[in-house]
This record gives sequence, C-alpha cells and structure tokens, in this order.
Amino acid sequence: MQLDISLIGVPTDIGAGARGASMGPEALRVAGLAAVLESHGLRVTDRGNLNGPANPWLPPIEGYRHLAEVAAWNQALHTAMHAELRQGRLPIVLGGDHCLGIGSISAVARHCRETGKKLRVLWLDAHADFNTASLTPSGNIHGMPVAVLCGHGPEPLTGIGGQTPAITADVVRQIGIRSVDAGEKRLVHEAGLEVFDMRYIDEMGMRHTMEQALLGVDENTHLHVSFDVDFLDPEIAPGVGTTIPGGPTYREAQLCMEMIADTGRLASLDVMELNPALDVRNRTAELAVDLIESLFGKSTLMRKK
Ligand code: B3U
Ligand code: MN
Ligand code: MN
Repeated sequence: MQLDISLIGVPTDIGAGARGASMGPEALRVAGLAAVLESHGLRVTDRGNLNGPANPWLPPIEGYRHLAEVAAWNQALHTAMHAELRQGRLPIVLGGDHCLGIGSISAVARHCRETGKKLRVLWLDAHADFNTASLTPSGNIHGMPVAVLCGHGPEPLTGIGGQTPAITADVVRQIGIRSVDAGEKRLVHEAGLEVFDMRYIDEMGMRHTMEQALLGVDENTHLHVSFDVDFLDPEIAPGVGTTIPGGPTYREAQLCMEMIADTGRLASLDVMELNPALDVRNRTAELAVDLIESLFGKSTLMRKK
C-alpha cells in the first residue's frame, strides 16, 4: 500500500440538512488521526483545509439547496484530490458533508482513466445518496452524490472532472444502507447499483458481505472507500447529522475495515458527515479514527494468509 498519505480538510456543511459537519476536519485532527497513522509507519502530510463559500442556509431552488456553493467546494476538492493522486500519494478527505463525494470520486475516476486502473468504490452509509432534484425530500445535495457521479444531476455537478458520467454504477458497492426514499429506491434499482443493505448484513453476516463487495478486486484495482460516519449504529456514533438506528455494531464495523485492509488495495478515502456539534466529547471522531486505524492495517495478533 502507498505509504505517503495526504490529509485534505474540507470544512463545509454546504450540502447537509444540519449545520456542523464543517467542524469535522478539526475534530478528526484533535482525535489524533495523523499520529495514529504515523504509528503504523505511514508518512502523513496534513495539507490543511480547502477554502470555499460560506453556508447561506437557504431553501431549495428548483430542487437543490446551495447548488452554486456545492459546485465550488466540489471543484476545489476535485482539483486538490487529483493533484495528490497524480503525485502517487494516498489522499484522505476529512469532511465535510457527503456532497463532497462528488469532487473526491470524480478525481479518483479521472486518475483511474489516466493510469488504466480499475476503479472500485465502497460506499459505507446508512443512505443510498441517490436522490435527484425531482426525488429529493429535502433538496440537500448530500443525499445525491452517487446519482450525480452516475450522471443523474445538474451539469455544474455532473460535469466536474470533464467526463459525464464520472463513473458507472457497476463500480459501486453500497454497504450498510437502511434509509432510502421511495423514488430514490426506484432509481437505485433502475441504475443497477449493487447494494448490501442492513437486511443483507443481518442475514449473511459482515464477513460474507465484504467478501461479495470485494469480489474482483485485484492488483490493478484502485479501491476507494467513501465512509459516511452515519453508516455506524448511532448508539456508538451519535455525532452525525442524520442518525438512523440499526447500523453496524463496533465489531461489524471493525471487521468491515479489516477486510478492506487485507486487500492491500486501498488507494483513497473519504471520512464524511462527522458532526462535532452533535457529538459527545469527540467520541464519534475518536471512533472514526479507531476504525481508520483498522482500515490501514491495525490488527490484533492473529492474521490470516
Ligand atoms: N435521503 C434523505 C436523507 C439523507 C440522505 N443523506 C443524508 N440524509 N445524510 C435526503 O434528504 O436526501
Ligand atoms: Mn452519505
Ligand atoms: Mn448517510
């Protein structure tokens, strides 16, 4: 795995339905992310925070809240992320709300086109984030990034990165899903997204789920993980804007991260939707750092292979 890590802070809640995810980058830093990664022999450079427009907190216009501001933040992230990848570094996006998946993953997809790598995106989330202007109950663009990346959305967002769609649905595996709006559900089926929802995880277990989600990952795969912290059960992760009960437990989440680490193919990561304004003594940030540590290969004594 790439040993040179770049942290990119993106302090905005421009696409969210609650204020506060803009403080996510600092909370992850305070929870010791850089030191934890360094303790595993990784070389970490913190690039600081990107800049972008303030959150005007306005109602939706034609189905979107803050479209111009969301586009500006994502364009900035796309550029920063692509520059890190081009230097052969492994970028970690410190979000920020999940609308930033657009800038992040469009950059990863562009990098894959340029290098001939095969892309696999693991989308860890309680939500499918596959809404469109006509389907969204809220107008919040953090509920739309996967649809936008697959080409369903307004040009200022689908055009980021110079190719529309940025990705095809077949590169995505969604894990932990348990809250999908009615119209969104239809579009997810139509698009043919592969979804491992909580029902699947309950019945088959996290081990089988991850084996399926990682099927086909090989030496030529760029594995991107987009980790929405609301993926986790709110009992262990209260510091997010949209808590949905019934998520993965601590043990299930650890196994998920460990099995990703075992592939040795992790090449970029988003940590999104952490909301310190709703957290309890930075507990959710500390949990996120703990899980990221496993994602980068922290293991207990027994190691298969
Ligand atoms: N699906 C709802 C809620 C939501 C999606 N993503 C988050 N919340 N974090 C929506 O507004 O699109
Ligand atoms: Mn999300
Ligand atoms: Mn979510």
